[in-house]
Amino acid sequence: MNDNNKKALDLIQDSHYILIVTHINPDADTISCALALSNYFYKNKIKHKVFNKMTNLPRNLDFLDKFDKITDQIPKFYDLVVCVDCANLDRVGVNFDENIKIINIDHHMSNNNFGTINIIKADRSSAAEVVYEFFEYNKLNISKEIAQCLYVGIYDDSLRFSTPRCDESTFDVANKLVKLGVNPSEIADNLTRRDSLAKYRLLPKILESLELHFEGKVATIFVKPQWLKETGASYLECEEAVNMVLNIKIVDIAIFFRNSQEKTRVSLRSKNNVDVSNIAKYFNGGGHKMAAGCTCDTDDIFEAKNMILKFLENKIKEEEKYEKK
Ligand SMILES: [Mn+2]
Repeated sequence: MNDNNKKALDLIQDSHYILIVTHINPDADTISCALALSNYFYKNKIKHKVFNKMTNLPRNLDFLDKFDKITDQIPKFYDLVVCVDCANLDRVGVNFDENIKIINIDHHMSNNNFGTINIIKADRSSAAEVVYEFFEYNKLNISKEIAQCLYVGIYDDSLRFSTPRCDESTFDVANKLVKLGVNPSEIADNLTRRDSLAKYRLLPKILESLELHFEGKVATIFVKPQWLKETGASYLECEEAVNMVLNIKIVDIAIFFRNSQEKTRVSLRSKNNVDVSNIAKYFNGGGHKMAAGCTCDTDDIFEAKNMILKFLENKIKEEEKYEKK
């Protein structure tokens, strides 16, 4: 596996123009991995672009160096693609020439090894941790700016160092990044303490939609497009609501519904070791055991909610049958 780190670097050095690709509905992990590589490429005069299909980038990442250089335009020529934090090519949202070489760096269990070179480590807290290991293995210089990017990816994807995959080695990497100049409190201020007022006008509406199901084990919430309009908040600012309701003691699964391009996007979060990736998978989605997502083929949020709840009901019935046997 580590050999792939070397092979990836060889491929980077042999190419003329690199397209770094982040996933659709970008999060801090995918953006910070891309910007860590981008900062290294700039320093070393390696021609490249960081691409994201949409322009709705998480604005709270704007303090990361080279954030403003991310583009939604595909360059005319590139001879290497580096995908970061993308479990499959659907997450990229672009069709590449079939002969193009791809380096695939990720930490999703469900990653289908679509790359020419695959660096997939499913037990890592974040793709940023995997990118850190790429730098370390190849003894590449990690500037303060690169360290900041990698720390942000780890911090955010580990839900501020609180997920089960956040372990000794995660803290080991975080420690090294702090030694390289990262200021954890400054990062926390930049990342989590620059909320808009709109968000706090929106959150009560979302929380008002809270319903509990299956003796309180499952919590559902949703956002209506109209609420976003009324408050001026973006759907990215809803994210916290799902974590908030998951924090209710009796809740094991929190589910968030929102409209997206005439369909309903479903975000699933869990705790107490409950697996939600199987729910996502059933609806052709993906993700991790405790954070996953899928799309329901209806623009009616209530219909989507019924689809998911029906699936859960059947699953629970099956489990009960199994227990009785
Ligand atoms: Mn990730």
